[in-house]
Amino acid sequence: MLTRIDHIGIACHDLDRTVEFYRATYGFEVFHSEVNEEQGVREAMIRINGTSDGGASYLQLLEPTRPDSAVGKWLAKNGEGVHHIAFGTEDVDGDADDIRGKGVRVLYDEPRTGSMGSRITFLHPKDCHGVLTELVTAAPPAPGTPDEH
Ligand code: V0V
Ligand code: CO
Repeated sequence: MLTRIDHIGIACHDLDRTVEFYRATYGFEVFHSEVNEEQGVREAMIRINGTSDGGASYLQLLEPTRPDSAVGKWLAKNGEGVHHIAFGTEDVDGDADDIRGKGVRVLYDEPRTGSMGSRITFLHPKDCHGVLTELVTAAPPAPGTPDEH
């Protein structure tokens, strides 16, 4: 079951400058940043709020690490802006299977690694009224660490 907006993915040319915009304009600080070579992105997660399912909602600022990546290609065509939305679920495998069964193209056979150790998959934007849609199951908290949410 999809229980929250996990994040909104925003494509940008310069991650540091975009992070600074969100800090200076809204007072948002970066919660986590990483490079995901498989996806070809350098990203910063800005945590907006916790959610009633124990998760959280973020903005995901994305700079391409190479021009032929998904975000690189999209930026060259469209310029900066909202690239995808991501719904959070406890069960990305099960929800992806359900949605595939409804005739929507799920881009990966098995979920791949996303931000902060999450497991992610994507639905084709052409099957979702023009919206690239991601499904995310957050990584469980590491044993012995206090719950961040
Ligand atoms: C492409 N299209 C989009 C789109 N990207 N429409 C809406 N939103 C987008 N973001 C449209 C595009 O305008 C074309 O429509 C059509 O889809 C085919 O696009 P293309 O430019 O030829 O590109 P493709 O087909 O090579 O790739 C499109 C897909 C690709 C969606 C298959 O971007 C992909 O695999 N995305 C999933 C992975 C991803 O986005 N990773 C980056 C985020 P017309 O012009 O033909 O009408 S990584 C992330 O979110 C992480 C790590 C995380 O959350 O943890
Ligand atoms: Co994402």
